[in-house]
Amino acid sequence: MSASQKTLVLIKPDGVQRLLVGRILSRFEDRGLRIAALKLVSVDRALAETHYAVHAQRPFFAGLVDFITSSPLVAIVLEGPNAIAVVRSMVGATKPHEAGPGTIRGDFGLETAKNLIHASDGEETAAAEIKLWFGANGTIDYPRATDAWILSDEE
Ligand code: 3AN
Repeated sequence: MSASQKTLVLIKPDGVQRLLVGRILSRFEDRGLRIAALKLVSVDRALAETHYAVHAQRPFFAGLVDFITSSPLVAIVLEGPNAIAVVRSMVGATKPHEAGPGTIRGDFGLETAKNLIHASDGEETAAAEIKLWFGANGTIDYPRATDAWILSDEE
């Protein structure tokens, strides 16, 4: 199997309110990614501001924090070979009007401020975000009956 990675996904309040959690999660399960952690979270401002700290100076920051704290979201850790890049490609471009058809944002979104989903953009951010949302030991490793039909021993 090529390098297994873990990545953080947030199905944001718009995805929860629009009843898209199951459909979005299904796409990742269908792809073969393993759920390593999952929870519904009512996000407080401190957590939102920490998660989006890199955007603190951007004009949309206050609105982003308001949005992400406005209603519960679903936080998920997905694991699999090249999971970070695989998930980012399935999520699509930040601006939904630039996201290709077949991507989550391209199929379900129209506005950048309501683009449904967050996914870690690199190994360092993935590790930091998983720790932020689930703590140091918040993920679960377990074999799936399907693994032998999804994963390979060699690249
Ligand atoms: P991505 O989520 O695709 O990695 P980032 O990290 O550039 O995109 O932006 C983080 C989040 O900030 C986006 N998912 C979106 O919710 C919000 N955002 C980014 N750019 C804008 C913008 N121009 N207007 C409003 N919200 C934005």
